[in-house]
Amino acid sequence: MTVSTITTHPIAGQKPGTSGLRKKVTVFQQVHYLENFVQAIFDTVPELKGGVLVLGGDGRFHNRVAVQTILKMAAANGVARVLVGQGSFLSTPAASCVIRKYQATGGIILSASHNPGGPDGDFGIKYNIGNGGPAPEKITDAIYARTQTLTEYRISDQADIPLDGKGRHALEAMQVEVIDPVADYAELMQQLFDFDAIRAWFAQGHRMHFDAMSAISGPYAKHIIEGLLGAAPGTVVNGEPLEDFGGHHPDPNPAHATDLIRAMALPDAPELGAASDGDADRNMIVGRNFLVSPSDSLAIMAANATLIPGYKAGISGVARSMPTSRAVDLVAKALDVPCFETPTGWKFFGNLLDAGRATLCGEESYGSGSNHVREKDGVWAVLFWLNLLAVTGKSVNEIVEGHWARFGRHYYSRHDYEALDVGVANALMTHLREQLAGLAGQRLGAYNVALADDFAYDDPVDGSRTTNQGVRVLFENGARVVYRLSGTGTEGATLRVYLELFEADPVRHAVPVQEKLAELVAVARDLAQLNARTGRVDPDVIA
Ligand code: VG1
Ligand code: CO
Repeated sequence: MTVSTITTHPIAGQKPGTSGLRKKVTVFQQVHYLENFVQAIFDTVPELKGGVLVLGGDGRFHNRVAVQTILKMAAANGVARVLVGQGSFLSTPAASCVIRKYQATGGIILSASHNPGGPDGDFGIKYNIGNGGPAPEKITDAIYARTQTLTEYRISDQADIPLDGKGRHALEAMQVEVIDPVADYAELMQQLFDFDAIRAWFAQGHRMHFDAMSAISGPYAKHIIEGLLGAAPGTVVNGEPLEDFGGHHPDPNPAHATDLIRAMALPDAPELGAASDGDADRNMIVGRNFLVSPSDSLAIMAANATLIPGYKAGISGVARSMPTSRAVDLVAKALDVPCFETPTGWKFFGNLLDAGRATLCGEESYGSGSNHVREKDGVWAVLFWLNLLAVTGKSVNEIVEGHWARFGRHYYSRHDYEALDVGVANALMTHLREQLAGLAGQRLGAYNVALADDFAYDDPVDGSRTTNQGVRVLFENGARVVYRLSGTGTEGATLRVYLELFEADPVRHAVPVQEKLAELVAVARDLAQLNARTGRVDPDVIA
């Protein structure tokens, strides 16, 4: 056992963002960097001493090295037992599932999610608590504060643990159990969905196309969709997790899942297309030549939840992040259940799920999930859609268009401006915030401002308040623009502009999204003085 002294604090000024600490691999490779953060976790969560820790990651470059370091530090910090995924693998939702099932004290998940990987790519780490979900801000803030003051860390000097096969090992006094990363998760999915119906649907000759983007959803999708559900071999493509995701962004959106979108536009395209991200918590749902907006997907899940065995008793409520479209709000109203509006990031759903106040949650950023775990869950969402297709006999397009006909359509898009100068991006947000007080009642282009504010959230369960969560401008005709800066990027600043327009009349539901939103986009750019301040006109990513 070694005690190493830290003389500098390499994490200084690098506060973790929306989901943990995400930095370039080269930053994580700095001496003491990972160790500083991990020791801060052990110091902040004393229950880990003598407790059970779940450990794994999305398989990106540096995952294996980091897992060995964390195992040795866990042993030196008195953790009793660690459950680690074979090959160091655990998708984010599977880690959440394992924490809950084995009532672990907490978990450490290694991922930078949808960010690119490889030696020049990104890496990340976050701590999840005993409910299986991301630690709430009071814990993440305390961990960060601890990284700035601790002066030493403890680490075992024993040899690496072999992680390529299942089995039990001892490291100092700690027990290390290498588990199948898929089995517990697959079992949970069988409790929620009608596997017989989906199996029958595939057996009738229906097909799907799942692009795992060379990330961690591959082993899960192959085992469940091709294995247990009998989809044809080859249904899952890019199913082998690669350390650099084949050089791509493992980000399921129209900008990065272009292969999937192309495949789904072919004349003989299968009924359902889907993709998931680096750590398998995101999902993209595609019909034949038809993209399903994530906000619509959440609303459709809520409206049809009782068709799914796991939710047949009905849902207690729904929750969405503030920038997510308000499509699900209308469903909640029709079902007479509450709808909660939270800041961006899954950690804000945890309390609502624990308290039984929400059953389904979602974000516009291709994330949806339920009370089955405490993370968003990509493969779960795909199984939800498969189950819907199998029991309704409808196509994706029919389900979505039917939903719009009943509830109206929320036209929605997110425009991202990436790698902006941090000072410029902050000044743009400050300028927006300074205008807020005078905006209500003003006319901007064809739109009258009804309300403008900087979103703050009061957690109805623990009473905590979170401020500065994004500038939102609501218009009288139900349109909305939201501006916020990303908390997950690793290069400069990313400005996200979220645009939403409600159209009740089904006759007008066929207008293409960007065409419908063009005028609102112009208003949003003018209000932010986007071009003058950033020199940009067109966004880098349109989702
Ligand atoms: C983004 C998304 C947010 C999501 C977060 C983590 O955050 O907007 O909705 O929860 O990524 O997703 P930001 O701060 O960059 O906008 V994942 O799949 O990267 O864990
Ligand atoms: Co992710």
